[in-house]
Amino acid sequence: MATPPKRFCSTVDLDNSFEKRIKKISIEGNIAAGKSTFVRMLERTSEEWEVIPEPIGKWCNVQTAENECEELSTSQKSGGNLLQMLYDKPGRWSYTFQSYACLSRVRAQLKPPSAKLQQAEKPVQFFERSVYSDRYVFASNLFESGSLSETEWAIYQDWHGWLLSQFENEIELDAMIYLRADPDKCMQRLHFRGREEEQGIPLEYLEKLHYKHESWLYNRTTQVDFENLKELPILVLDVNDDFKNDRIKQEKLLEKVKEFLSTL
Ligand code: UDP
Ligand code: D5M
Ligand code: MG
Repeated sequence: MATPPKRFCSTVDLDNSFEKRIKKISIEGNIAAGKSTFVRMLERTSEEWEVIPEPIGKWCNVQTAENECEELSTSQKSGGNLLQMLYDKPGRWSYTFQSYACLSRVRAQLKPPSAKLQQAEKPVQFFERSVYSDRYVFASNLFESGSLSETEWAIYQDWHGWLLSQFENEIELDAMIYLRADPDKCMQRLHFRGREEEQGIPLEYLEKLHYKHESWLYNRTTQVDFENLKELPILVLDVNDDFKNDRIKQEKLLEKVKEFLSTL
C-alpha cells in the first residue's frame, strides 16, 4: 500500500486534478548571524520562494499588532517592549517572552500562503527561526541560566508540546538551514546592526546560544521531543565570511540551497 503524504493541510489544490506540497524550511542561527540578510537574498532569488520573517516587531511593540518591520526606535516609547524587558530583567520576563514568542510564531506559520505561492510549481516557504529554536535554544538556555524556574520550564514544555501536537500537520517543517557563525562574528554584526535592545548583550550569552545551536543542529546530540525533528534534513552553511555584499559568495550559498531543495 502506498504511503500517504506526510501533510494534508498545507497542500494547495491547484487545478483540482493534483495537489502540491509547499516545502517549509526554517532558517536557524545565532543572534545577528545573518538570517534576515539571508532570507532577503532568498526572497529576491525566486518568485516561488516566500519568506516569513521573525515577528520581532510584535515583541518590541506589544500593543501595536500591525508593526512587523524592524523599526525599533519608536517602539521603545510604547512601554510594551518585551524584548527590552527580557534583556533588562530575564528572571521576570523570560516566561512571558517565551509564551508570546511561541504564540506569534504559530500564528505566523498558520497564515495561508499568498495567492502567488499557490500558483507556483515548486513553492517554498522559508521561516526565520521556528517554534523549535524557541524551545531548544532560547527557553532551554534561559532555564539553564536560572531565568526560568523549574516550574515555569515544566509548564512551558507541557503546553509547547501540546500546542504543537494540535497543529502538527500545519506547522511541520520539511527541513532546516543552519547559518553557522562564530559568536564573536555575531557580536560584531550585532553591534553593526545597532538594535538598541541588544546593545547590552555580553559575548557569553552569544556563546551559550552558539553551543545550543551546535549540539542541536550540528552535532545533533540534543534530545528532542518531536519525532519529525529527529530525522529532519539539515543544511549547514558557514556564514562567517561576509556574504551581504559579495555576489560570488551569495551565488555559492544559493547553489547549496538549490541542491539541498532538490533532495527534499
Ligand atoms: N551582515 C553583514 N554581512 C553579512 C551578513 C549580515 O554585514 O554577510 C550584517 C547585517 O547587515 C546586519 C547584521 O549583520 O546589520 C545582522 O544581520 P541580520 O540582521 O541579517 O542577522 P539575524 O539576526 O537576522 O541573524
Ligand atoms: O533575533 C531577534 C531577537 O529576538 C534577538 O535579540 C534574539 C531574540 N529572540 C528570538 N527568539 C527568542 C526566544 N524564543 N527567546 C528569547 N529571545 C529570543 P535575531 O537573531 O536578531 O533575528
Ligand atoms: Mg533577523
